[in-house]
Amino acid sequence: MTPDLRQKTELSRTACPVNSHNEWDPLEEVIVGRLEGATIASDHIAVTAAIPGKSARWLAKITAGWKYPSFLLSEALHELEGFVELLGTLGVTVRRPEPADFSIRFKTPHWTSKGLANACPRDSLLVIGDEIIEAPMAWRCRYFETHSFRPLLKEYFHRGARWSAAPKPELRDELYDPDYRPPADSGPVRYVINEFEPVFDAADFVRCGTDLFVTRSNVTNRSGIEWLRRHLGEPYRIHEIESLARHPMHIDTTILPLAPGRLLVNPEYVDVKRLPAMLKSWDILIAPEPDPVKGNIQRFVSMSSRWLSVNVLSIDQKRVIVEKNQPSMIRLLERHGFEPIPCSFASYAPFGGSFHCATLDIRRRGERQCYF
Ligand code: DAV
Repeated sequence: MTPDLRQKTELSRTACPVNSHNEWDPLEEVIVGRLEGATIASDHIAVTAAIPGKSARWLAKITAGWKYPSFLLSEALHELEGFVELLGTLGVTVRRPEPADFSIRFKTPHWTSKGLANACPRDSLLVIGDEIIEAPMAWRCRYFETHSFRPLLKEYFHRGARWSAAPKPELRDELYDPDYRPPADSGPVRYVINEFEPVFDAADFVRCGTDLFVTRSNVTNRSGIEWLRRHLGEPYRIHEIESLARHPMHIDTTILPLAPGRLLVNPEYVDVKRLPAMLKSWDILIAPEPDPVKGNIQRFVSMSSRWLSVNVLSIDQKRVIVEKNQPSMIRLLERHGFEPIPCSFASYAPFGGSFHCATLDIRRRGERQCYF
């Protein structure tokens, strides 16, 4: 054994640096995304299908593949710095991916694309206990997104974490419905992807110990969910939550578990009466109408819906980081005995999300438990 490998093996005998079983145990270490090098998403049908606003969809077609303009970037960078600083003052270790240039065009045997960003680590990486799983993402522009996280992934691996990747999808034209049109305001949801091969984004799952919840979406199909079910095996169980979102993508503006027995729910995306029976005994916190962010140009170019108000990050079972411009959400949390910590972050919306999206919990202090 080389001295280098011996040292790495020694390291793996100490406690595993990756350990996160749910969304609420005390947060010790987190990866926070980056904005440098971010490139506006491609105009591929799978991308435009997932963007909620008409104006944003229209804009995406024109500006696809451009670098973000500096007025959007500088405000978001400023808020991101504030968020990172806040996590530090709360005693959370913050790790960052490498900066990367996502405007570089790459190709596979079947297609070419530019990249997107590493602003939202929650989307591409799933942490279940001591394992980090690279997600088989459905957007072509995200094909190599985990690479800027590889220095961290290798470090965690050498220190004892398990590291795996779902089968790399081909993302050929056959996966996408060329006739996809955004669905009407009511009636059944249509998905832009079919079951050609397993795909999922990590952010379509939330974790409650041995039980995971998932939404099928424009980036997560049934085969993707089934792949993860078989990969995790016993004692894990994966439960589907039916999303009423017109452009479903990612569960973390739909439901978010805040503590054992306490679930934050977006009433526009979820019919509370149709939640899985196992949640009947849980305290359901109905998210209030999102407060409009005054003078916030970012909402016109947001990659996400106004329900980013739900996209909070729990520091522990009481303290929750919440967007400063969402007083109704702050009051709801206070009324239920939480300690909301307001932080400005509305400018992150054009880059794909809010606090939950922009982070990936690596370590929360606690063991795996069954809550149901
Ligand atoms: O409600 O538009 C956005 C989730 C971003 N990770 C929404 C989902």
